[in-house]
Amino acid sequence: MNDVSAPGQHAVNFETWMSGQNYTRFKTLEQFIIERQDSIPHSTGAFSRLIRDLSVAGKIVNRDMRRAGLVDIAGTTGEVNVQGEVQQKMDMLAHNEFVRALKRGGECCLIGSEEHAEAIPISTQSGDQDGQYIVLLDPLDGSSNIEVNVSVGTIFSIYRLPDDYGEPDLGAALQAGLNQIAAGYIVYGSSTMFVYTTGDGVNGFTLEPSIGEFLLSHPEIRTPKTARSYSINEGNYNSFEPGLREYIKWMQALEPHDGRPYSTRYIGSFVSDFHRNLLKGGIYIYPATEKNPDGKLRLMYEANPLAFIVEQAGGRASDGHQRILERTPEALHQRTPLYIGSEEMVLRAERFLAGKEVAG
Ligand code: AHM
Ligand code: MG
Repeated sequence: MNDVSAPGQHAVNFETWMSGQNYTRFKTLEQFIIERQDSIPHSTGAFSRLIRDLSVAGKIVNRDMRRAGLVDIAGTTGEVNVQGEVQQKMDMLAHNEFVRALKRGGECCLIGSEEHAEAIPISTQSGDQDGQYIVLLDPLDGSSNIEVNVSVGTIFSIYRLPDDYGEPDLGAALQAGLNQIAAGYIVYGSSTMFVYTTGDGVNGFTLEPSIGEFLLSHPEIRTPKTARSYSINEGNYNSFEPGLREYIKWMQALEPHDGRPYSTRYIGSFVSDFHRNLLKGGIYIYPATEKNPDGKLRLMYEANPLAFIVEQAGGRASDGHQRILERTPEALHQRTPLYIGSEEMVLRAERFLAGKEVAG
């Protein structure tokens, strides 16, 4: 009783929480990673250090963001980024923090960021490059929401530098999502959470701000197979392809016997919409539109990492026709239409797009 968690996700009894505030019953992110690392023969700890570096940068960004509104870090820089989008001060701040943490950590050899046109090779002060990992990231997804106090997040995708590759460059990063060795996100919401996968399930850690640790709060996350809510910018309805318009009509039909009409839930901050749908079920769609004929979201550091996570949690992600993780990337900032979330809902959307199902 008085479980403060989402059903079946994590179970922290409210009285226990209030009385004990005994964090020793929680595993820290660091402990969790080290335990997993110990089970891999010949593991050097490099990957564990990389995750630690990302989590430290996440804590710094979290700290700064909690002060937005008090110090002059909200609002725009007056610049436009490589995507042609207005850059927020927090976009740049987050980008700089993650790049700094990854450089300092030494495990990463190449960074691709939404806020930087080119891939960024990392070398040590001696000019050597030792790191074996490539990190692609959206340092602050949904950043235009910061000024109005709405959840935003960081999304990251990790690849290994291919064997005998030579000097790391963009070519090394352009791997299919299936090659990701890890992916995750940090959502800066009513609490701050670090959620990641290494292809062995999905685990979520909540930041306990007074001790500065991410604690395992959502072990082995599974996403519902279906649900009754959808997330899409419906203002673009008239420029959706006919199959998608049909699917939306189907979800809106007055059919109470099977729970329709569904509810719309759209925050406008992908990582936050994704996080809610991961825990509660639902589908997030950013399709091709007239303004964005290839979709709006970026394949390499938005769609791929969250596709890896959703699949690991039992969900599905596609561009409407093809599995996201199987797509062959051609550019760092490439866009893709995206249908992601509860498996049955994504499958139904695909059937509508293929004309195999109609609203009736
Ligand atoms: P960003 O990475 O520059 O923040 O842009 C991506 C954002 C997503 O977080 C969000 O889901 C989407 O853009 C919202 O777009 P729209 O305003 O067209 O609905
Ligand atoms: Mg983004």
